[in-house]
Amino acid sequence: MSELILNSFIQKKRQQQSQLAILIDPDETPIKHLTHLVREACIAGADMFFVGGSLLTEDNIKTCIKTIKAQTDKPVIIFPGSVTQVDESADALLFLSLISGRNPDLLIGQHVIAAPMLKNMELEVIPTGYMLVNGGKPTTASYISNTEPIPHNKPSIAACTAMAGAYLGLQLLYLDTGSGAEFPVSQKMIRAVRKSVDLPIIVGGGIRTPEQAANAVKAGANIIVVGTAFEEDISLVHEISEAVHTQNFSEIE
Ligand code: 1GP
Repeated sequence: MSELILNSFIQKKRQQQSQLAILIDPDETPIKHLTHLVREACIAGADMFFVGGSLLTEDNIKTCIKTIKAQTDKPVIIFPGSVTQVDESADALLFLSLISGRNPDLLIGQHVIAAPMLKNMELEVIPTGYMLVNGGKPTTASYISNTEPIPHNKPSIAACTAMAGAYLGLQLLYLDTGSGAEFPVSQKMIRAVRKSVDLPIIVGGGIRTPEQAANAVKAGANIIVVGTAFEEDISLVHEISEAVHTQNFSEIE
């Protein structure tokens, strides 16, 4: 199985180059708007596209992936809410284990069902520790996953969870307050996770401004994910992309 995309994340982390991922929720982005959104994101220098959602009601993930791929060669990575979102037309899939929760179906259950499908596909499968963090209000992710997010002000819980994920062999960590969260993961929490593991860290949920994106990078995030803010106003992508690509990790708080 290819590890091209994971290796590129590791490489960028080594070079201290942070990246911007655009999250496309196929339910929230009508296909007729998608082409414009993807074009604008590419002009702004976005690095990759995540596709998926905690709950999808329209059966259009394949069309969505194909529409993105018709516009760009940047990686399209499935960020699946369930096994029904596995699709071979993408480049990679985040094989998410919801390690912040205690729901066995999302720790290993869905994975067993997906494994034989993935075995027959070309898709790069990236073992990812997914950590939901309280972002001020319940989100679709917290409700549908039937798990309790890590309290916002408990960085040490996040750090210990991240360490456990690394010892289990996970290759990537995703800290997320969920789509449309009131506020993003705190710098304190990102720093605590950064200090405890040497894996690439993805941070998303509730990021709406260049300052919030830059703060996450400064604290140690390697990939910043933005969805809702761009669904509402794609012109924001230019300044957020600039913030992500010009800010550096800083050891000093
Ligand atoms: C959600 O991390 C993503 O899983 C992005 O969140 O939609 O709030 O940007 P937003």
